[in-house]
Amino acid sequence: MSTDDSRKHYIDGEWTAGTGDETFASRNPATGGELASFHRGTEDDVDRALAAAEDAYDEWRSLSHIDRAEYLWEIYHELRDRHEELGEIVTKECGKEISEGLADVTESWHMVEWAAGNARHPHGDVVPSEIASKDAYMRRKPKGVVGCITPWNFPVAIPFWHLAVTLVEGNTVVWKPAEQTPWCAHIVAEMFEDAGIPDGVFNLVQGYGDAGNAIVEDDRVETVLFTGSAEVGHKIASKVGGQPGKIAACEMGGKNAVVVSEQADLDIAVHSAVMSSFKTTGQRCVSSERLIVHEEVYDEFKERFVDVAEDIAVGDPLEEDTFMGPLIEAGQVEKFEKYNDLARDEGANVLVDRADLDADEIPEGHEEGHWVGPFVYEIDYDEDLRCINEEVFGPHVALLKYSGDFDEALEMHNSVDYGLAGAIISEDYREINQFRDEAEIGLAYGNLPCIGAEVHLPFGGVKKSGNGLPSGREVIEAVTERTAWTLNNSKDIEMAQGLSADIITDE
Ligand code: UN1
Repeated sequence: MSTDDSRKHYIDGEWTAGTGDETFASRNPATGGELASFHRGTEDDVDRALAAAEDAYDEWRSLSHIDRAEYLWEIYHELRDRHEELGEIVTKECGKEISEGLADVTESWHMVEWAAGNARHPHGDVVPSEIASKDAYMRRKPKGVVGCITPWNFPVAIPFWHLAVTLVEGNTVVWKPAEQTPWCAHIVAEMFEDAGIPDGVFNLVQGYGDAGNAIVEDDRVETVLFTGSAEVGHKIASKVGGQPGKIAACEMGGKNAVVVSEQADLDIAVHSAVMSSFKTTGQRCVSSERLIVHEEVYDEFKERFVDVAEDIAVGDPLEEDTFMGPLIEAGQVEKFEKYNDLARDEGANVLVDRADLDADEIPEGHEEGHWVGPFVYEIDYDEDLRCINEEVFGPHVALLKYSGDFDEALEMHNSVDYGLAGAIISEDYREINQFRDEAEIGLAYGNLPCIGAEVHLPFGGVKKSGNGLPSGREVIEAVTERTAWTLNNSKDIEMAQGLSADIITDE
């Protein structure tokens, strides 16, 4: 594809090739084939986009929440109308099987619905004052220009987690999507254009980390919303930490676990573990790479889980009978292999090794895809093993046995630096409630897989996984400032805390 055919950035209400002369390709991870070409954004392009966002801010913030939400309602309808088309593009560009591609789009309109609907809901608090003649409130204001940096594994849904609330609240946006999924981002920008969003309110700069970094480092950006790898997220958080007044809301990965207790229903346990570990080929930040199983049920669980892992349908993600599509890119396959080797070196007993699939398991015409199958192993628990502490982002799964009471399972569960998602499988309500209260995670599930959160719940982690802000409804905290507003209804000034309001002079 020549440069002229390459798709453009959307800056200040116009499609533009930008100032750089480089282009990059979006590739189908199932075939390795090129899908489309895009202009690669430069620091100058980001600069222009930020200037446009800054210029557009005053007018945008002066609209009512409800008027701003009207643009989002247009997008809500377009997302629904283009569900099949966009779901297929998600699958082609990031390799998730088609039901997941479609669910990504559904999750997007759910987020838009929540954000636009929330425009008509109360946005602050009426707060009692110690002084009867005072009215006190908590009110919210937009922050200004918000920078959004989003990942490839939810190439439509996660952008809308960031964008929908941010825009309805009155901020303007510069967005740098993942370089692996620019086509999805292009369509999202088309939707903003179709909705007639005022120029400069929404800006898309396609490209790589240098463009993202230009957003992070710029003084005009009040909040950076980031969802992606811990490596990048921690860098962003520390850079932004050095810029007073600015905040970074970062949502990163996990080393999530499903705990299968002695009291588990094993049908639920196996079903939940398979979903948690293999959906999206293990490439959700909430995917589970650890299964912590009580010794009483260990052998039966292991046999049943391994049976499914041996047969799980890896294949063309556009086919409905596929469970696992490819990994996103060659580098991810290498990382997966490296961690499989590491597990072996650390003493793993490998139970399923489909990392290197047989030629007949790879769909015809897809030989250049980034294919892998499940890698499942058991290993004697030692909290320092790297393979059970570091996130792989693939179908790399450790079975860990515990033998004592439920406290031991929880200790193993909480021993990692991450704290995003997890599940307890048990029929004992005491264990379930103890997990709910003591598991160090932001998304906890009982008798369910640890994936599949709904947008109107808070989504986010603790510890190394982030501060739980850039996702779902909690975004509102990151993109608004709170004002404590107190009004005196009396002619006298009376202070709280018994503070004297008398003015004392020497006269
Ligand atoms: C991610 O894991 O990267 O909870 C996002 C879920 C989805 C979002 C996952 N709603 O599984």
